[in-house]
Amino acid sequence: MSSEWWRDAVVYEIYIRSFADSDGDGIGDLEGIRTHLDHLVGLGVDALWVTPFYPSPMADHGYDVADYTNIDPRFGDLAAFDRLLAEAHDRALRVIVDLVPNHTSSEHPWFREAVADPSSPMRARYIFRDGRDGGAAPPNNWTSVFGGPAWTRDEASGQWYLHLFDKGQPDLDWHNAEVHEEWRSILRFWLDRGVDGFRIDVAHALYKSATLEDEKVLATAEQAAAGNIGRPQVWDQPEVIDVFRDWRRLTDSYDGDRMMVGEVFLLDVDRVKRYVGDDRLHQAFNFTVFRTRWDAAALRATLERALDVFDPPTWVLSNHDLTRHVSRYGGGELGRRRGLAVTATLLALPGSPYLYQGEELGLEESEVPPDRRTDPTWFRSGGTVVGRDGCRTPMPWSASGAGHGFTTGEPWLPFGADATTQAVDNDPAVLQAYRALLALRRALRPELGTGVTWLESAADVLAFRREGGLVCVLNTAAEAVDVPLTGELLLATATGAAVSTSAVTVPAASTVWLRDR
Ligand code: TEU
Repeated sequence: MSSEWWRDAVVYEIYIRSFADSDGDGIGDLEGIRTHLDHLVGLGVDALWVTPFYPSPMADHGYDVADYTNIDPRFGDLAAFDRLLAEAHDRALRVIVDLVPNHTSSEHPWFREAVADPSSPMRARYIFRDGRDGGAAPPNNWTSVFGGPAWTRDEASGQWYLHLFDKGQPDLDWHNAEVHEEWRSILRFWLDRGVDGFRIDVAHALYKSATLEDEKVLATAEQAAAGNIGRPQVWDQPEVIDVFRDWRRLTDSYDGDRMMVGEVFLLDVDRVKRYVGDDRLHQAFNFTVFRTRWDAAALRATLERALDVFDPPTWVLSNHDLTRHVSRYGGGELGRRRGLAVTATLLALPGSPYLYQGEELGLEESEVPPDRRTDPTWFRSGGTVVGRDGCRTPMPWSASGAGHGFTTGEPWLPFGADATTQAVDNDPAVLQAYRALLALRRALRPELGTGVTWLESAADVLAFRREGGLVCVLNTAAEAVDVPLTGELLLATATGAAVSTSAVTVPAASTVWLRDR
């Protein structure tokens, strides 16, 4: 029987390049994760999601896969993966691996053969088309999410191939049955290996409109990077849901405990909801909180909407693509204080929070100098979009040492300015708070149920009650506020909280948890 563990699991995203380096090459690896599993146990998460570790030329740091059933030597090998999986399971941690079915690397054998021999069946696994203007211009006006055209000309044949991201990431043609068959084999390979689930990259984009007609509204580079446009001619096509119906039948044929979460990077949650259900994806990322400013009324509207649409929602504040939320909320101690208050609010709700490595340390977005930037977004946008390196700088395990416990070599990206003050072995206040929050959430979990009752409150206050008697109050004001609620004070994200017989004092920019029975 499936435990449906994923419904309220706390999942920790590991961006493998930047988590922990075991061999001194300056790049994180599988062995580095294995030797730091106790950090995750101490934090109190239920599962880890590891970003792509497959053989790759690293045009997009692993999201350009050249072999879907092996391990890039930079990250280790299949034996290292098996050791990591076994030791995670020994610690009751589940492991979700990242699948990238929208596109391969241009170094994948399928693409290499497709280019070498246009008559090869491999050609039809991709989207090659004749150009316009006698072949001199791309087949349509589509742009890459990273900037620039979404087409690159294959000089050998004169045709153009589609890539919604980097030119080193040619899109697969999911209208081709061979692609479906290959991917069923890839899922079975990892399911047989014992993984507990899959995070599916760009899940909404697998099918493009068959006519490849021009887009009516063109995204700016900034809009594309923020994912805040619909692009109805490009992605979110009706056929794509059938892929996940097929994959759900496959995952359910295992021990019933395997799950899939889709990165459905669409603005409209009603469109996202279509991907989730008993016969399709178990979950989809809910990016609406990321898009909501620090404001109680706006946050309440976002949370209520998410709870209405998803059963249950996932909660995403940060990830390896998004500016770190401490910086989004104002940076420094203010950003950390606000970020912790929102995190405590999300952890009090039903659903599955996805934490991004380093957020438990209160890390800010790092300033990466232009000459150290590596993100294709930076290069393809001609420097108009800074890119995502700033949320990918290495984890600081130690306050001391040039490598901060991440590496004994030269790190692939420089550390952020807060690597010393926020290092794990400095036991920063945010880390202590995350541990307390997650421990309390785990202790209360059996009695919380799934219902949420919203409590009327003042303008800068958001308050709700869970079935089991947990009351959560967020105060976004710049001063403390007395809220006419009372109960046992279980936790506060800032000092100064107090409870009387008739009210609770919630400090500025903080959240309190009460038990009201
Ligand atoms: O991201 C998909 C995606 O749309 C994001 O690129 C988003 O638009 C942007 O990065 C927000 O700033 C996934 C992966 O998470 C990302 O790391 C990859 O670069 C991308 O797919 C291509 O595989």
